[in-house]
Amino acid sequence: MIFRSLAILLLLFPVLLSGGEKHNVLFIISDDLTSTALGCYGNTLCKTPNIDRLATQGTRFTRAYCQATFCGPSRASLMFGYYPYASKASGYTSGRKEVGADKDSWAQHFKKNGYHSARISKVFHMGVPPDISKGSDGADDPQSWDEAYNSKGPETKVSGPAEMLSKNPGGLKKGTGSSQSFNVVEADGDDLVHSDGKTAQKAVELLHKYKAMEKPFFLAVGFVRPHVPLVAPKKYFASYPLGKIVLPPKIPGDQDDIPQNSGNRRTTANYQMDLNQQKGTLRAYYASVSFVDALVGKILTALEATGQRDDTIVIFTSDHGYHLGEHDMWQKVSIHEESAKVPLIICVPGKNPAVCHSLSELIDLYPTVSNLCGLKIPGNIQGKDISGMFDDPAVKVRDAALSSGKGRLLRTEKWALLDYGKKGELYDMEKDPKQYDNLFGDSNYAGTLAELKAKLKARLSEIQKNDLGEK
Ligand SMILES: [Ca+2]
Repeated sequence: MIFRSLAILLLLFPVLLSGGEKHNVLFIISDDLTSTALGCYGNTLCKTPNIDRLATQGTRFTRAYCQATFCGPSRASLMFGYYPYASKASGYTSGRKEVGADKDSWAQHFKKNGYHSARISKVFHMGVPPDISKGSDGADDPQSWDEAYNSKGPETKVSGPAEMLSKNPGGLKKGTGSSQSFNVVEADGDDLVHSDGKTAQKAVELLHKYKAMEKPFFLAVGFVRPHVPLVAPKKYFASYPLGKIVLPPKIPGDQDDIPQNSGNRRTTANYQMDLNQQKGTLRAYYASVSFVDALVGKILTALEATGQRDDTIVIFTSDHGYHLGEHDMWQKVSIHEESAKVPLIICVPGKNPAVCHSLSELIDLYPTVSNLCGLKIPGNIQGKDISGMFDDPAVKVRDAALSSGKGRLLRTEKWALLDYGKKGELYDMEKDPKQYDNLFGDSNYAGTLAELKAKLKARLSEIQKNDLGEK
C-alpha cells in the first residue's frame, strides 16, 4: 500500500513541481468592439455565431471594464498590468517607456517562463488605418514576443462602393483630424484582401506549426475591425439592409444633462449625420463585426483541428467599448457604459460554462491567466486574480471597477459615477441601466455622491501609492 502511494506520488511529482498545468493561451483582441453588438450580449440583429458559441463554452463576463476608453492606454494597461494613472502611459505608446525596462509585460512574463510568445497584428497600440496600410509595428513592445507579424491591408484603398457617412469628418472641432470618421467600403474580393483576413490566416498557420512544438504557446491575435474605417468584404453587408437597421431610442432632452467635454462631443449633431447616415454607420459596423466573427471562427476551427483546444485557454475581448447612437453619441472616449464596458469571454479547460456578473477589469487578465497557467504573479502589478470566478461565477473580487477617459468612471454594482471634477454624472444602474437620468446634481443623492467620490479618491490614491514599485 505504502509502495503504491509512493509510486503514485512519484508519478505526480513532475506535475506538482510545475505548480500547475501549462495550458496554451490564445488571446484574441478586437478593436473598438462594444459588447452591445454581440448576439451573446443581447444584440438580436448583428450576426456573431462564432463568438456566441465561444460564449456558451466558457465564462461570459457581463461587467468587465477597460481601464481607458481608447486604444493606446487601454492596451498598455492590460499588457503591462498598471492603471494609466500609475504608469502615466496615457497616450499612444506601448507603455514600455513609462513602466521601465525592468518590468515584464503579460506576454513577456509568459515568454520568460517557458512559453513561446507570438503576436499577430494589433496587440499594443497601432494607428488604424496608417500602421495597417503600411504594415508597420505601431507602438509595439518587441521584447514581449518570440515572433511578431503585421498584417498589411488596403483599408479604404480597396475597390468597392465607398461612402463617407458624416458631413463633419471626425465629429470634432474643425481641424482636429478625421481619423475617426465613418468611412465605409463594401469591399470587392474575399477575406484575405484585408488585414484581418491575413491575421486570421497567420494564426491558423501558427497553430498548425505549434502543434509539434514542445513548449506551450502564448499567441496574441489582434483584429482591427470594427475600428474605423468600416471596410469589410461585401458579403458581410448583405445581412444588414438599411431598412432592417434600428437605431437606439432618441429621448427628447437626452443630451441636456450630459456635461459637454472632449469625451462626450462625438454626437450625431457634431458629426452632422442624418438618419440614413446613422443607420448606414450601424450597418457598416455590424458588417465589420460579422467579418471579425467569421475570422474568430476560422481560428477556433484550427485550434480544434490541431487537437489543441482542450489544453488552451481562449480569451476574446476588445480594448474598450463604443457608442452606436445611444444618447446620440458615437465612437469611444466617453466613459458611459457602452464605451467603458468590454465584451469578455474566457474559456478555461476543465471549467464549466457560466455567465459571470461580478465586476472585473481588463487589467485582471495578466494575474488571472498567470495563475491559471501555474505562473507566479509578479508582486507589483495592479490587477487582481479573478480565477476563482471560473469555479464559482458568484465569487466577487472587486466592489467597484475603475475606468478612465475624459474623466474617471467608478462603477459599483448599483452606481456609475462619471467624475469630471466639478461636473459629473451619477446613474442608478439598477433602475436606469441605459443612463438616461443623471442624478449628479440631485440633492436627494448628495450622500451617495459623496460616498462614491470618497471611494474613488481612495482607490486612485491606493493605485498611485502602489505605482511601479519593485517586482
Ligand atoms: Ca480601440
